Parts: sequence; C-alpha cells; structure tokens
Amino acid sequence: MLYDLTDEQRMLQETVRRIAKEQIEPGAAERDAKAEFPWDVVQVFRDNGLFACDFKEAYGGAEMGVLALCLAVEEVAKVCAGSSLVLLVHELGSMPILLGGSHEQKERWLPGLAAGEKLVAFGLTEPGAGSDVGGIRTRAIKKGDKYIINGTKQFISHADVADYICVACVTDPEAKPHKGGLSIIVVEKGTPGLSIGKHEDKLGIRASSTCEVILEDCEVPAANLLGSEGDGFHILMKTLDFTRPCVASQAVGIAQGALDVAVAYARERQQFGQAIITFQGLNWMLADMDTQVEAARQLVYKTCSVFEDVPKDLSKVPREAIRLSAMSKLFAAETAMKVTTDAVQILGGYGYVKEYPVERMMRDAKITQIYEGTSQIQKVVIASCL
Ligand code: COS
Repeated sequence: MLYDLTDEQRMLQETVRRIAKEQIEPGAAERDAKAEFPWDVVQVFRDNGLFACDFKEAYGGAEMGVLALCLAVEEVAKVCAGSSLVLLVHELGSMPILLGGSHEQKERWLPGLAAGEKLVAFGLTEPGAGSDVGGIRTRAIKKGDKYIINGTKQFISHADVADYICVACVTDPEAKPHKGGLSIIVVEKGTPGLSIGKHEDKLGIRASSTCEVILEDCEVPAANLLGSEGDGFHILMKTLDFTRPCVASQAVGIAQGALDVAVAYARERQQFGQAIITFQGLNWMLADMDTQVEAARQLVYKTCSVFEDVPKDLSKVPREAIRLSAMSKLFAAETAMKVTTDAVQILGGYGYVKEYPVERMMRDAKITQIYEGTSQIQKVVIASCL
C-alpha cells in the first residue's frame, strides 16, 4: 500500500508554498498590526482556485478532498496563520450545507462558495454556549413559510464579511438538544433583523475578524433549514469532526513556520565564538521541536485519509474517525503552542520583538488550543471513544 501524497497533492502543496511565500508572507506582519480582514488574500485564493478544493465538481468544486485542503492550509499557516483562517472558516461554514443541504440548496449556495465569490460563517457559539453545545439559546419559531429567529451569537469568525451564516438554533425547546431540539438555518447577508455587533480585539490571528451576531425577529425562509428540524446537533458534531483536522493542519503550519525561523536563526547567531546551533542544549530543543511537528503532521494526514471515506451526508461518523479527528486537533494544537514558545526562547530577545515573526506565531498558536473545541474538549471526545 502506498503511504505518501499523490502527485496531484504534491503539486498543490508546492504551488501553495510558492504563492504563500511570494504573495502572503510579505504582508503578514502588517495584517497582524492592522487587524483588518485580508481581502487581498481572498483574491489570491480566488485567482488560484483554492476555495474549490473540498467541493464536489457537480457544484463547481475541484473535488480534491480534505487532505488537499489541509495541505493548502498548512502552507499558508507557515507564513500567516490569520490568512489561513480564510480557508478554514470557509470549510467550517460550508460543511453544514455539504452535510445537511438538499440538492436544491447545494445548487443555490455551493457554486458561489466554491469560486470564493461568496463567503460563509459558522454560528454556533453564544455567550452561554461554546464547549456546551446543548447550551444554545438562540430560538427559531416557525410561522408559515418562515422562521423567526431571536438570539445572539458570539466569537463568530468572519461573520461581518460572510454572505451566509449557518446559525444553530433551538427549534424544539421541549426536546433535548442532542435528541431533536436543535436545527441549522442558513441566514443570508442583508436579511432584516440580522446585524453584526462587537468586533473582538484579539491576541492572535488578528488578520481574521471575530464578531457578535445579533438576530432580532430575523425572518428567514423555512426553505433555508438544513436537513430536517432536529438534525442540528448531529450536523454540528459531524461538521466539527470534519473540520478539526483542518485546524490541526493550521497548527502544524504555524509550528513548522516557527521551527524554520528558529533553525535559520540558530545557524547564523554567534555566541561564545560559535553558531548557537552547535550547542547541544539548543540543538536538542530543535530536535524535539522537529520530531513533534512531524508526528503532528503524520497524525493529521492519517486522519484526513480516513475522512476521505466518510460520506458528506447525515450518516453517522465512524468512531475511529471521531477519535482521530479529536486526537489530531489536540496533538497538533499542543505542539504548535510548545514549538512556537520554544522558538521564541531560541531567538531570545529577538524572539520577543516584532522584528522577527515568532512572537506573532506564538500568539497565533494559542487559538488552536481553543477554537473548534478546546484541548480539554478533545480529551472528552477521545475518552468517550475508549
Ligand atoms: N461526533 C459525532 N457524534 C458525537 C460527537 C462527535 N464528535 N460527540 C458526541 N457525539 C454524540 C454522542 O455519541 C451522543 O450520541 P447518542 O445520543 O446517539 O448516544 C450525542 O452526541 C450526545 O453526546 P453527549 O451526551 O456526550 O453530549 P454533550 O452535550 O454532553 O457534549 C461534547 C458532547 C462535549 C463532545 C460536544 O458538546 C462538543 O463537541 N462540544 C464542543 C463544541 C465545540 O467544539 N465548540 C467550539 C465552538 S465552535 S467553533
């Protein structure tokens, strides 16, 4: 059995590596400083067809699979984690439609998303619900051929630029959240009653936007419901099963980026009359970092290969896939935090200032331990598979 990337995947990896170096890395520090949504990067991804990676050809996609998408995310995250979020959030926001959408809904929304002409966000988190998905309070009441939605979503990536937001809401307050209480409804930009609230000022991934979403008597066509009423919890869980490996690939990219800077610095930097890479205290640190990054990468690729065979519909996810998805996210996120922190240490004073990119990478790494399920939640998921 061949255990390697295909020629197509390698070509994509090399292409994105070149694009990232030439067109994304030069603006990374400025994007971080300005904290503005990177429309220039969106255009680069559109021009190179990168939004299409994981969409079916029938809906305008390239049908290259989730591993291909993760390879692209990894290459972008090596140089600018905030920019890699453009691809990550696109996958996260699209996934409920891919899983639960009817053919008509897919024909309506997916071609624009595959081309990157339209952007999409994922509306799960609320002031009282993040790790606890069952705590969702946003309420959708059906009236005729419409849902009237009321509630507030918090920490929603790219909500301010999204053309569509997949909003998780309670449609049956009598039912338990994971037994038919929740549903996912696609709310389109410009719908009366939909507004964007506070923009968060974040520690890292500052090139991405994170906002509050306010729904006040927001009237949405009932035809925008994904799947059936009550499918919400399952769609949310399966979405996260699919997208956690993408966050893991972002973490691998951030860690590799920091390791590359640390190695280059340690080869150049002279102390006590020799390059500091010749000191065992430092080169053993680099050896550990390299080993951890490679182990994380292999776990992500393995997980993606398993997900290539998981159907994008409402069927159950095999336990082995759930387990690997959570493990890859947990291990890669912890690796990114450790490796970026060690990279700052290797650069010493230079690591702590903005002249070098490792302090930004360390700030960016932190979110990978938090979003799409904290490291602690990943352990809950892994343990539940034992
Ligand atoms: N994939 C598919 N199904 C899952 C699942 C997963 N990852 N995790 C749990 N389930 C299923 C369970 O098997 C159970 O199914 P049955 O009722 O058929 O037995 C059902 O979901 C309910 O499970 P449980 O009772 O454990 O639900 P809880 O509400 O206690 O919470 C966790 C389960 C904590 C795993 C879930 O809420 C979760 O993943 N939370 C994190 C969400 C998150 O990532 N938030 C970040 C913000 S989004 S960017």
